[in-house]
Amino acid sequence: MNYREQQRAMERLETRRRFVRLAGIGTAFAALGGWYLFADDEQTKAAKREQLSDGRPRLPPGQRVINYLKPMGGVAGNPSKSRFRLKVHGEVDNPFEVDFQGLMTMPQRELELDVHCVTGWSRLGARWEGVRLADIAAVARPKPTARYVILEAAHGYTANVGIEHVLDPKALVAHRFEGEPLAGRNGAPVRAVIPSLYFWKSAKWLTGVRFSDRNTSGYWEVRGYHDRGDPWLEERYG
Ligand SMILES: Nc1nc2c(c(=O)[nH]1)N[C@H]1C(S)=C(S)[C@@H](COP(=O)(O)O)O[C@H]1N2
Ligand SMILES: [Mo]
Repeated sequence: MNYREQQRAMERLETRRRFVRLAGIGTAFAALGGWYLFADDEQTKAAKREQLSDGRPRLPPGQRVINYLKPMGGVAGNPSKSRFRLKVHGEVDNPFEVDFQGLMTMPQRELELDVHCVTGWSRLGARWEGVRLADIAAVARPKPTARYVILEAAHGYTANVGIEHVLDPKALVAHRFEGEPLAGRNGAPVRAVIPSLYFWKSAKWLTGVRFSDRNTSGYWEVRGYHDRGDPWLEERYG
């Protein structure tokens, strides 16, 4: 199975699980189940009516709102804060490494961010806390030739993004989600959150931020995902 087939199989399994759950609860609660589905729909509709400051709809096309981060897997890295190191390197004047404590001494931001998974779910307005990638870039001082950033994660996962997505004041290196330390499955101790692109660009178990003068496709990009991944342009598959 390729990744797309895997994702479809996962979605089918999730739908079936929901159905089985509903059937198990019985008819008395079928209405309640219906209400949940309806509630999802209402949220999706409401989000579609909302606009971003630049006039784009808040919800990108083909997305549906859910109230959690659907577990999407990936080969987990070490969640230990004491072992954590972030390497900021490549096409910069001041390459540096920072540990978890060091990261905590940098300016901390708390942002409500929307994330959009390429498989069709969006989690809107969750509270993410961490350090702006722009602030990390300001310390590293990218050379004028740096136009791309490769986000590096445990076990060789990478995601390539244009530097403008890293300089976006909403892009974070996040260590907390909804008031709690990041859960292991969500990338503990630290992950990237790049709200301007599909969520696969938001590398979990982040280990490095490499600036580059060249674009090098990452893990999913070489496996059929779009090289840029703009959700509003539905850049899902390459
Ligand atoms: N290191 C790493 N980061 C990753 C992935 C991965 O497999 N490995 N999957 C990506 C994908 S496809 C998505 S949708 C999000 C899912 O994040 P979540 O599991 O916290 O919902 O993480 C992204 N970051
Ligand atoms: Mo994803």
